[in-house]
Amino acid sequence: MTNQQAFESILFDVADGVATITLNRPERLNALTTGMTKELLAAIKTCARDDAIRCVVITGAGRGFSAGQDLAEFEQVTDKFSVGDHLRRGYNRLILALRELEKPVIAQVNGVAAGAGLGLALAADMRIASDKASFVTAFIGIGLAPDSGVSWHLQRLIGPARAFELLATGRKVRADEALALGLVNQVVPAAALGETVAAMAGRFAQAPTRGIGLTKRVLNKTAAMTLAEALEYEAQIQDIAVRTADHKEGVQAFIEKRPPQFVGK
Ligand code: T3D
Repeated sequence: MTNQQAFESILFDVADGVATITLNRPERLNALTTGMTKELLAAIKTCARDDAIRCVVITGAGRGFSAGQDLAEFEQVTDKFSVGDHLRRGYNRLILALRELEKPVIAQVNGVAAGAGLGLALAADMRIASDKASFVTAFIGIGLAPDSGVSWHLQRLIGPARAFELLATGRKVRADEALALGLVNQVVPAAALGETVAAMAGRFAQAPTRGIGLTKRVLNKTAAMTLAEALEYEAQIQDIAVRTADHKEGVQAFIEKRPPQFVGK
């Protein structure tokens, strides 16, 4: 089944259990405006509410993934609000909504991801990149410190020393280096990006969605716990997972030596 929801600066399509969100300002490398951030948040909320959606893909139209905050809008914004308030109202909510969405999120990184656009890619659960993709922290280029969760995600993914280097120099990281650093899960030729992501998303759309959501919850929470706390938290979450229909189906299918039919509940 396919359906679309109307937005101005993003495209939102749902087909076969996969929601695809496309940042759609290609002439500005999908730089993020306040309106676009609001639309992204609305789309993520739809993904959270709709049980038929079992995987989310985020990508960019044209040659960029996202160049981060639209710098043409930035001055108008900062005339009206403090930057801190702009972040609290926009990017902070968006990044948290993505992390708290208990469904798998794949960033299909088709081109450059910079600043808050990098933040968006890092807030996804997986990043599959085209060999034409690149990653730029960008903040230091305009004299800023990191925001949009980039400081938090980057140092966990690649370690504090490398995170510092990328944040303090703002140098461009190309796809092959991003793979070596652990910034992305996979790099594929640009022409194969869509089909590679579609195959992974299709697999997730048939998977035990509750189990994946609980896995995400465990990873989010245990990141700041001691081992003893994490063991206790895992035990609590497993008490929830064991009651899902997909757990029962998984065990039954194993015993009956047949492929499981997971329904996402
Ligand atoms: O609360 C708050 O709002 C604060 C939050 C801040 C979060 C942030 O994201 S801060 C970081 C903002 N982003 C940047 O500083 C990145 C600026 N862009 C670049 O450094 C480069 O464009 C890229 C490295 C991303 C890509 O370079 P390249 O050579 O592939 O493309 P280009 O030629 O620079 O850009 C193509 C067009 O997109 C160009 O327009 P034109 O000349 O063809 O009419 C360029 O101006 C436009 N563009 C690129 N980035 C932005 C942008 N327009 C508006 N805002 C942008 N961020």
